[in-house]
Amino acid sequence: MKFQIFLVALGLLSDCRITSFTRGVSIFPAPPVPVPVRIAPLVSQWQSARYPGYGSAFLIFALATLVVILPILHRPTSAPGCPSTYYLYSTTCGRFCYRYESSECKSWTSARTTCRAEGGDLLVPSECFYQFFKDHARQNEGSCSNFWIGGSTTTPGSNYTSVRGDLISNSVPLWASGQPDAFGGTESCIEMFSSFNYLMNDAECSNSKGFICQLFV
Ligand SMILES: [Ca+2]
Repeated sequence: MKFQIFLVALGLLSDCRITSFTRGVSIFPAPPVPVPVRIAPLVSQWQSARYPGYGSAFLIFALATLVVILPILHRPTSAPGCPSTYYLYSTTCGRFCYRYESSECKSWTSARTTCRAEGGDLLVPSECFYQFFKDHARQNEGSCSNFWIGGSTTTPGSNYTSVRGDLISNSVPLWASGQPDAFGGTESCIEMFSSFNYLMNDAECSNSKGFICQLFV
């Protein structure tokens, strides 16, 4: 009898556990089956709801943005054979890489150090290609004014030499009218001076200016 009572009790307990388990499932129902969501219609509905009539304008704006941005992303940032940020100059006057620096203003010596650290030097003034750099100087202006180039002297007013050691005569036509004038007795580095239409001017070497680097490859 006791054994039968035990079996009945065990049966009831099992039933309770199953019931509890079943209820547990009902309390925490299975997650709903995902329904495929089509994004485009939702976006369209969202736009229509909030900006009725602007759907076409939004689409045109998005396409126009792509038309403007994509060419910028694909625009080459350097010339073949030149490091990034450098451009290639290649004519009968010579072939080398160059870059205008107009956002980091530096003294002549510091500018030269920068160019040399990149494997080049300050641009050597040459009658053959000076016109090219003169013509493109203004459009390369940034926060710095004017551009240091590779010429200096230890005797202000005369004996200017390029960073290669070549003499730069005072009579070379690259000088602006009346230059070099060794103004104040301390001007001993050569710049392309905007006020002189980017012709050469001797200036105080410690002044902070933009500069042009030249790199032979
Ligand atoms: Ca001067």
